[in-house]
This record gives sequence, C-alpha cells and structure tokens, in this order.
Amino acid sequence: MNLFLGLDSSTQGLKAEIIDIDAGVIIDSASVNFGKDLPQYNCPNGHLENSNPLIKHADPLMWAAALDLVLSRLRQQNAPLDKVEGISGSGQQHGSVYLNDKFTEIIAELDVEKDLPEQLAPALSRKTSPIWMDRATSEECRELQEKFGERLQQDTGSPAIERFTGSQIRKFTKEDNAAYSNTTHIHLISSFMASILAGTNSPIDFGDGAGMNLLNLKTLHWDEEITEFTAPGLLDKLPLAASSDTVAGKLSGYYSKYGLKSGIPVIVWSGDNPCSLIGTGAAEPGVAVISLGTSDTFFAAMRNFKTDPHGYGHVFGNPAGGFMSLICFSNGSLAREKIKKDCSVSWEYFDSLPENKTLPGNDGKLMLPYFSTESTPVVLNPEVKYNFSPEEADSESKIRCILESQALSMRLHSSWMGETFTRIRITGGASNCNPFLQILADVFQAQIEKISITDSAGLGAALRAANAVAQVPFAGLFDKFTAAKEIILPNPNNAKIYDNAIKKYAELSTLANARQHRRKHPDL
Ligand code: XUL
Repeated sequence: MNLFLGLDSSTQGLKAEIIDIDAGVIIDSASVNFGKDLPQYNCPNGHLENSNPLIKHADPLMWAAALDLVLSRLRQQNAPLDKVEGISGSGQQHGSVYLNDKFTEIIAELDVEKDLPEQLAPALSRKTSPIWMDRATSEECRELQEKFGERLQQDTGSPAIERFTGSQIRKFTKEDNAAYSNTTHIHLISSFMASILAGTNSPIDFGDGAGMNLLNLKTLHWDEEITEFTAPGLLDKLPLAASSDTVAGKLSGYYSKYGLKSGIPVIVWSGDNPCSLIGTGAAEPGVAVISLGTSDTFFAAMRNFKTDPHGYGHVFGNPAGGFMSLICFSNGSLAREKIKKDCSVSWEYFDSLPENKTLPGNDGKLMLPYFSTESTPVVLNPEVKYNFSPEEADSESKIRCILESQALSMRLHSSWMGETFTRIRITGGASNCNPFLQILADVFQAQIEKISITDSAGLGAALRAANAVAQVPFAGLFDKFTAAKEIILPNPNNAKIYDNAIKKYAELSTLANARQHRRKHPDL
C-alpha cells in the first residue's frame, strides 16, 4: 500500500480522497459541506450574505474548521491515515487570506488540545476573505488596466479581472489601509491551507499564482512593478512563488490527533482548475477537457505560453510543468435547458436525439445562446440570436442547433491556443448527451473520451502528492486512475461541413459582439 491524501477546498465544502497508487483506486473519501455541517459560519452557499450582490466574502476560519472536521470524519470511518505518505490539496482559485505577524508563530506551535479556528482567529488581520465570486473591483481593474495596458495580460496571462487577487488586494488597501499595514502575509486559499498543515508559510504554486494578475509568467517571479502598484509593500507580504511539486514543509504534529504521521511531506497546494487538469488525466498538450456543467469549461495544457488576444481565456500554471488555459462558457447547461423547455421535451429525448431527423450541419442553422450574461465572448446584455426563424423550426433542429452552436463556439474561442486537439475528455452532467458528444467529436475532429471522475480536483491533488513524494510519473498514474469509460470517434466525412459552419458562426458572433461593444461604449 502506497497511500496519499488529496484535499479539495472548494466553494461549497471540503472533500478528502485517499488514494492507493499500487492498486490504482481511491480507498477512502470524506466530505464536509460548509452550509450543512458548519452553519455557525453563515456561509450556506460558500459565502457570507451581503447587501451588495457584487461582494462575496467568506470566513477563512470556516475552511480551517472544515479541515478539522474532514480529518475527524476520515478517522471515524477508520481510514488508514497512519499509512498516508504525503498530502497535497486544491483550493478554489483567486480567494485571499490576510494574516498578521502572529500567524507564523501560531502555525509553528499548533496545540493538539485546541481546534484550528480557535488558534488561528488571533492571526487574522482581515476577518473575511474575498472569494472568486466577488465582482466588486471594477474600479481597481480599470486602474490596473490604465497603468499597465496590454502588458498586464501579456505578462500575467490575463487582463485585469474582478475576481483575480490583485484587484481584490488593491481594493482592501483603499478601504482599510490600517488593516492592510497590519497584514504581514497574504495567502491564497490554497497556500493558506498548505501553511496550516505544514506549520510554516507555504509558497504559492505557479498554477494558482497565475490567477492573481501579479505573477509574471515569463519570469515565474512576482512582477515587482505590478505588485508595488497594486498595493505598496505587497511583495514583502506575498509568500514565495514555486513550482507545483515543491515541498511546503513537514506535516505539523497537530494532525497526529487524527492519526496522521507527523513529518510526512506536505506538497504545495494548487488551484482547483490546475488540479482538475491532473485529476482528469489531461496534463499533456493535445488533450483538452470539456466539463459540462451549469457553465461549460474548456481547459487544456499548453505547448507554449500564449495569451488569448480577445482576453476571454486565462492562462494558469500546469502542475505537471508549463501552462494551461481555461475558457469558461457561462451559458452551458442553462442554455441547453432553455431549449429543452422551449421544445417541451424530456432530457431523455434531448440526450438521444433521433437520428436521421436532422443531419450534421443542420442546413446552416446557428444560434448565439446568450440567455444570460456570457464570459466567452463577453456579453453584458443577454441576447439570443438565431440565423433562422425558430418559430418555424422543429424541435430536433432546434436541439441540434444549440448543440452544434455550443461546440462551434468552443472550437472558435479555443483556436487562439493554436493546438490541434486529438483527444477531448468529457466530464460533468451533460456528458450523457451522446448526440452532443458526437457533434463535439465531429466539430473538433477529435476522439471524445467519457470519463467518470467525481472529484477531479481532489484526485488531482492526491496524484500531485504521489508524483512529488514517490516520484511516480503522471503518465503511469493517469493509466491507473483516469482511464476513459467510453470513446466516441469523429466521422471524417463531417469535417468539411463544420469547417464551413465555423466560418458562418464566427461571422454571426462578430456581428453580435460589435453590437454589444457599441452598447458598452456608445461612442464607438
Ligand atoms: C476560475 C474560477 C473558478 C474558481 C472556483 O478562474 O474563478 O473556477 O476556481 O472553482
């Protein structure tokens, strides 16, 4: 038995996965839901209530309380914690934790008689942590963008983004400068969690660090000019930036109360998207992952560092080395559900669209499915646009139309990566929609691989720990843990149809986008 522990501190809860890398299986799992299990922290949906809908903060002590609780649950279910050889984790990206000069001493001397929140409370210089759902920093983003222009995206991988940590820190310095001055360490959620495990300040890994608008991805160091403008003296408050296989420290003796051996390596944590890249077995360029959920996300390892000229796609560090991209399509399931309702059909019907009633290419029918605001491309005023009369179309062609349009949008908006994807791994709720999988295979002319991994971020964290501690190559781990359950091959006869369709889709999208920009900037 060769066991490793992966922890996944997400928006809604904390999950733990213990993997046995000899057997290639997850042998134990446990989870804590913040709303259900820790109601005293008032974050039923992962964040505190706020009268301003743009503000989304959480109590960082809740994340520490969840660590105590998830480990006690593993112990209660007799998980072999004493045999675990290494730990790593995954954190929801972008969120930040603000700590004072007591933090370092407190985590170095954690007391087994007390719980984590009680001990960590005096170390907080800011009681709440902004999380990735926060959108309240548009002013700070404008300031960063005005100061650095194109360089911000070219060097940090993304233009100024509201949820990214840089603009959040800048807002804090303006709103409470005294508390900022009192802050000696600013951690991401990932490096905060690694620090309380290791009993020492953990570096921030390149994977998650790239989601801050502060890390120069060309040098892999904090960008001195950008950090200083973001917040004076910030460089001294940030932990080191390091590669994802760095040992953050040795596990604190505090965790022996749960049966873990003190002194085992704690590997730096990473962000949930970089960890998912590993947990879905997609660390090599040429393989993409499409996660079909409320929003659809498209992510993939990159051969070289590149940025999206439109600024929709983000670049994070790939924990296996190099970089990855992440593109989010907000109108994912939401748009599919609207069409399902409009056609008054069941999901069963939708998911097994009768063959021969419609054909690939759908007689050129296309739509822009922006039922709500969209991030790729940016659509601030929701608008659904068809290049045909939907009233005159039958259900089958409307269903094919949404699926083909979404697949074409993914191909169009990932083309800046300059990658020919030969394999696409599919996960998430809608991965049972076989017509969609065939359309994706044909649009990308790639092999579609259905995978069924429930906690890809937690599994990815455990695999990262195994890779860093036991030096097992990722390729071998992927064979054991992330094998495809079903493969759908592309039909080469449909390649030309979709090569033509993508040109039409791009025209439709450009027209609509120009109108959106005109509304945003009436002088254009
Ligand atoms: C990525 C992002 C989210 C969070 C939470 O940029 O904001 O995916 O990582 O899952």
